Amino acid sequence: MKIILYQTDQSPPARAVKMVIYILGLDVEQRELHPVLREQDTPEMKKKNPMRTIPFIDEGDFRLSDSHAIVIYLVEKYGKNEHRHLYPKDVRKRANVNQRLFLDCGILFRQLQFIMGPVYQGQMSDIPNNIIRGIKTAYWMLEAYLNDTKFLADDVITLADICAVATVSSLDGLYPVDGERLPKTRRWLDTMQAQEFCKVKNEPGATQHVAYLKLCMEHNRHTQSKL
Ligand SMILES: N[C@@H](CCC(=O)N[C@@H](CS)C(=O)NCC(=O)O)C(=O)O
Repeated sequence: MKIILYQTDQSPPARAVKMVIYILGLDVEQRELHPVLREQDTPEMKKKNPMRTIPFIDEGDFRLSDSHAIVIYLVEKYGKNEHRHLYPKDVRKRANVNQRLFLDCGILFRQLQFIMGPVYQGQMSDIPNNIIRGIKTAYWMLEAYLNDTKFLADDVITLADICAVATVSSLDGLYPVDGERLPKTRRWLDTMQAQEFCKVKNEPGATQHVAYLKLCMEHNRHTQSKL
């Protein structure tokens, strides 16, 4: 069965999967699903995808959620030799890629989650200082890793860069990566955003995501000032 990807363009983890699908040249059916409208909570979807998040892939006899697990699976199953650098076989290199993927999942994307939930629920009109501190700390981690390698886990682009750029391009629109203080991270982000797969599959969704979050914050500001 053809792979079905449940996604929406604004979602950073969905964009990561879309970039990998583009790089691998896979023929995938894409179905739009809006988590803000809780479209993942129908009985049929809950049964298929207990994690109830997007991205989610369905191949009929095989289903998978979590962008990090999905991109690893797609490269392992469908990648050709020319894609092996995305998820290297060398055990230590692979361990570094895995660790940066967990960092994206557990630290980078977490900062966005601290913003998205309250903003969409009408409870946040400005990003509070404690969240700014968390974003700065996460950016410093990237800067430190980029001391050792040109990209986040290796001297070539890996899955870690693809997942992280999807998250950081949204964060950067809300709290920009300062090129004076974080020159390596700024250079990494600009280099990643100049890649064709990023221009085509990440940039439009990231721009929409940031614009929508800012619009919601503006709306929340007006609503709160009337209370
Ligand atoms: N670790 C997951 C995070 C996925 C995630 O939280 N996606 C959001 C959209 S950006 C979502 O589906 N949220 C709905 C929910 O948490 O209920 C991944 O990498 O796929």
